[in-house]
Amino acid sequence: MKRNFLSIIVLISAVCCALSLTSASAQEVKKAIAVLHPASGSQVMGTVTFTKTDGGMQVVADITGLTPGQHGFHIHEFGDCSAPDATSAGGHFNPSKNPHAGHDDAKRHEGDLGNIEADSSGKAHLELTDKIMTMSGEMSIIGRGVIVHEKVDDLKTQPTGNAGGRVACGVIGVAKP
Ligand SMILES: [Cu+2]
Ligand SMILES: [Zn+2]
Repeated sequence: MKRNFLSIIVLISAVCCALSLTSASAQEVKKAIAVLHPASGSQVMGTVTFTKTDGGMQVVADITGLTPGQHGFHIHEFGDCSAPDATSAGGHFNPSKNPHAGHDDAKRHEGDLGNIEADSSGKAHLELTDKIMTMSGEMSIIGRGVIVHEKVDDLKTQPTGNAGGRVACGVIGVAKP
C-alpha cells in the first residue's frame, strides 16, 4: 500500500517535470546575451545583447578597456573562450560560406558585424539592426562566440579582415526576456 502511494507520487512529479520542460522549450527565444571577458592579457570586457524585433535583430554592445579607435567585432563559430588567446572560438560564423565582408555588404559571413569604435577613454557603444541573424535552426547564433579584436577589420582581407589578435570573448546565451 505504502509502495503504491510512493510510486504515484513519483509518477505525478515526473509528469509535472515533463510538462514544464515542454512549455519551456516551446517558448521562442527572443533575447540573448554575451558577456565578454578579457583575452590575451587585455582588460577588455562588456556585454552584447541580441533582441529579436519586427525590423530584425537589434544588437547593442557596451565594451570597456579598449585602446581608442576601431576594433573588429564578430560572431565566431564556437562558443568556446577556453584558450587564453580565444582562438578556441574558431573562425567567423559563416554557415552560408560567403566571403568575409562588412556588416552592410550583401554577401558576408553571418558573423561579420564590422568594427566597434572606442573613444579616448576606451569605451565603445554600438547599436545596429541585422537582417540575417536568427535565434533558431541551423543558422542560430545561440551558443556561438563573440570576439573583439585588437585591430581594425578592413572588411576585405580574407577570411579575417586582418583584425589581429582577440582581446575579448563571450558566449551567446539565452537571456531573461
Ligand atoms: Cu573575429
Ligand atoms: Zn568574417
